[in-house]
Amino acid sequence: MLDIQKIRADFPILSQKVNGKPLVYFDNGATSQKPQVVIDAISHYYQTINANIHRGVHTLSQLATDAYEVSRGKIQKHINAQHLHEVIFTAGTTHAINAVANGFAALLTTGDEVLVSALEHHSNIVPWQMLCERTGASLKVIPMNDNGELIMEQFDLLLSERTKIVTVNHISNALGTINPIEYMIARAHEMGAAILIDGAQATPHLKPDVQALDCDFYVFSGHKICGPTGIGILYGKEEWLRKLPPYQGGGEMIATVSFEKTTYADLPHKFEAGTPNIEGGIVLGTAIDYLNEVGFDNIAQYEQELLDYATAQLIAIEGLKIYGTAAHKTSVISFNIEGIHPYDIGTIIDKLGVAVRTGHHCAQPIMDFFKIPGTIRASFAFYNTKEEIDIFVEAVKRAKMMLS
Ligand code: 7TS
Repeated sequence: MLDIQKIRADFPILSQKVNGKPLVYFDNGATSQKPQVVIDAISHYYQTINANIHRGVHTLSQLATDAYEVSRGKIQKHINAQHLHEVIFTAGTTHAINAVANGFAALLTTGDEVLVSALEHHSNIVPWQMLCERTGASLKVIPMNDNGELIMEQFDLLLSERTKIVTVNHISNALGTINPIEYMIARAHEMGAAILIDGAQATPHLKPDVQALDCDFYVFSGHKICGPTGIGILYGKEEWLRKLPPYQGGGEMIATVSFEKTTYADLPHKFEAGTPNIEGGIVLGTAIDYLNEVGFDNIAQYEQELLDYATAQLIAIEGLKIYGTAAHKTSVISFNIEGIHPYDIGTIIDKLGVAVRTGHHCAQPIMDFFKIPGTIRASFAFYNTKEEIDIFVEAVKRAKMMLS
């Protein structure tokens, strides 16, 4: 059982008023709020050990390097990667996916296929389209059904020896669907294809075990798991990270440089060109410690309660339709009210202190599937409460009354 009031006290922003009303923050799918330990760790870094890493003989540089590498170790443990050097610091999920897609340009040719799902965020579509344009490979799409679930029979039919990589999110940002990635990983491997899992929306809710999953790549962003922006993780199996060429060239990622030839540094540095987000890397470890203290089992159970509570109240509103009714879903509710534009509802409830996202959620193909311009998306975190859901539901009802 979670002591929600104690948890809420860890997040200074949650006691703020917005537009004169207590803030109800239900835009956790876009980014999470930060606990005081994370905020403190950022200033502690700059107040005590700020220096560039992996290059100085001086004490501060060594302290900063040690803290950065300790954090890499925490992340390795958190996701259960076999090797420390399989954990690459990136700027976020988008950067991580681009690094892998770029690397596959060296491996693909005309006739090869890349399989993406119909449920992807744009950042797990566009880099693969760019890859296909560069290489002559084709992009195939695993379709979904009306509940927002991927159709596994279609996936099986699309998968062939031409498939070189499958890419799918663990959890959909727009609908909350939890995808059957265990099955998809096993099937991809049977066909000799690699598979990337976009864990941007899963890592706030669960602890992935990359060895148990046996995925080739798993990527996520720090800012969605109580960490800072501008930091994220690319996990890759060692054999794949060795096979792929580096994404960016520059300092830190080299072993030797001459004008005739450059040799690359070993993993993980091969994929970490330039001065990284040092503070972000260190503080991501702090954020992960914090979440593990709260406990992912507790988080999952409590968020399910919030989801059930909110769903029951919303479906009682006449004319309200929820998009994304998968049997397995997380604490995201995307919905519309008949005859009203999502943006108008979002604007009115913001005036009442409630923060949600409206629009296509960077997942336009999903909106096209449902033939809608967008939805209102409420996404809950473990620091939200049922009282906040009551305020939100009342706000939605009021907006509906004003607009119809
Ligand atoms: N993949 C998924 C599934 C996401 O939800 C997001 C961000 C990204 C990738 C990109 O992550 P970034 O940290 O590199 O930007 N999703 C959202 C969202 O749902 N609302 O705002 C950002």
